[in-house]
Amino acid sequence: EGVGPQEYTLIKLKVLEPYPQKFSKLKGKNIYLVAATLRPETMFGQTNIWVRPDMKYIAHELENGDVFVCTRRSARNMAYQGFTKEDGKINVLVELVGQDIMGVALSGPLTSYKKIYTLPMLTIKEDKGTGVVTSVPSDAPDDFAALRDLKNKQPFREKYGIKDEMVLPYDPVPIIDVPEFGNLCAVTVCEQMKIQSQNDRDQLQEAKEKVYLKGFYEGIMTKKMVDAGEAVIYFEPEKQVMSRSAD
Ligand code: A2H
Repeated sequence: EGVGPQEYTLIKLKVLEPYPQKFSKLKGKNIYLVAATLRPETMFGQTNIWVRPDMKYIAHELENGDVFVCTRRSARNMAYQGFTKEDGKINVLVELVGQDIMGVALSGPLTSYKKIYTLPMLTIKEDKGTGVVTSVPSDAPDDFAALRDLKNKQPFREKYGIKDEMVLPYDPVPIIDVPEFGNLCAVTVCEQMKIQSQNDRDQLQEAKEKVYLKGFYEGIMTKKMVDAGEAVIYFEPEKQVMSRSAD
């Protein structure tokens, strides 16, 4: 782990109408789930967005009136990076858990699938990024393993209220060709290593190290999305100071 802040790109996923019940009082506002990624150049390959069913999220208002859905922790960081009306303050509009927004339809920048859905991932960490994770199963082993779990296990879909059409039509999209692994890196490595599910944590860590190509023409893609208003840059401090009590 390095010192100093980690830079992520926050991908803005627009919530499509009709809004879920939790967002009924946000009618007329632009609502975005925001996903922190290190690989913005892979967004063409998004097949879904991950949220953790039992984790707490908030919908908070930005300076321009738009609404971001993310963890309270990341919203506080945003408030110190000029995202909100008043520096250091967040305006919480709705409090929710991941299950409240499960199966919600979204549209994302550069995504080949015009409509994608929020699906459950049980391994999302509370202390990293925004708690919302974009899923690129072609290039991220975690995403491939979790999507395959949902595709293969009907009871798992049912448990979280996920309909077949939110999962079954969505296959990994070839985007980046890596000589050793072909154009579906994560799929190749998960199959070679015989990874069974998203719970094979040690093997998935090893798989990630094998396919992870940090900084791959990410600069150009990031700039394009930021210029188009489809993504924003967000920094996460190395150590969180959690002593602040007021929002
Ligand atoms: B990456 P680092 Cl294609 N919990 O985005 C678990 N994982 C999280 C998270 C959270 N709260 N927040 C972000 N992430 C994931 C794309 C991607 C990512 C690809 C390949 C590798 C990769 C699509 N998923 O990450 O600890 C996000 O997944 C490899 C590590 O800061 C984010 O980038 O290094 C990455 O982990 C950030 O992890």
